Amino acid sequence: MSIPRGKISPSMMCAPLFELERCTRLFEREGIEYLHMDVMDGRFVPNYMLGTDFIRQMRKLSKIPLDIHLMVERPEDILEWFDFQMGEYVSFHFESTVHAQRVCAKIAATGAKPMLALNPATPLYVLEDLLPDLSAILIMTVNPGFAGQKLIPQTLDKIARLKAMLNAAKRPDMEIEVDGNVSEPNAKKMRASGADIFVAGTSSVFFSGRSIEENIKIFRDCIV
Ligand code: S6P
Ligand code: MG
Repeated sequence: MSIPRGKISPSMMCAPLFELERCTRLFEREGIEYLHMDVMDGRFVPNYMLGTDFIRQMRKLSKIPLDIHLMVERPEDILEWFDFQMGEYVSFHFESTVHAQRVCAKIAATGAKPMLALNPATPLYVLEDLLPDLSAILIMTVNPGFAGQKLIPQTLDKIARLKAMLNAAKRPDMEIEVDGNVSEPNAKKMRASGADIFVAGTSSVFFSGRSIEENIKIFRDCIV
């Protein structure tokens, strides 16, 4: 069985705002798999980012499925605001709710795919009783809140340990997403550790100094 190629999910909060349409068309031509939409509430993380209307506009602009990353406290209170669509990934943080299974069920009821995000300091064992409720897992490789941060090195081994855990749980096809300083050298190591979906921000696709086209070509080669 051949391993599917790594998937790219550009972090749209890093996209130049006045070139959003040009970037999106380019992503369509390049076969970009997802668009990563960071939602921040100023409480779970010390920053505000992309809101409900922006997300609705992105769905009108492109058919590329969204990969919505909720960095909000009590996600169960705000899920209805987003009109999640069939085929979209919706991630929420283990650290943000005491009702993780309830949040998964609400997301799945919309036709979207629930993904659980873990902060760098959160151990993998919290997943044990949640795997049946999940479609994918997001390993944060920086502390969430900002673009342009440095990788927390121990998260590389965490990806490998998660891959082994999924194989042992007979869920080898469950996708692992990585987010935070996914630079070309880091992405190679993450791919070798078992990552499938790569959130591409200022460290790769939106790296300044080269065109986005060039950045995508170089990045693709790192995650084959
Ligand atoms: C922030 C957010 C991320 C960033 C992305 C930026 O925590 O969840 O998705 O937008 O990590 O990428 P980079 O390459 O600047 O770290
Ligand atoms: Mg994110």
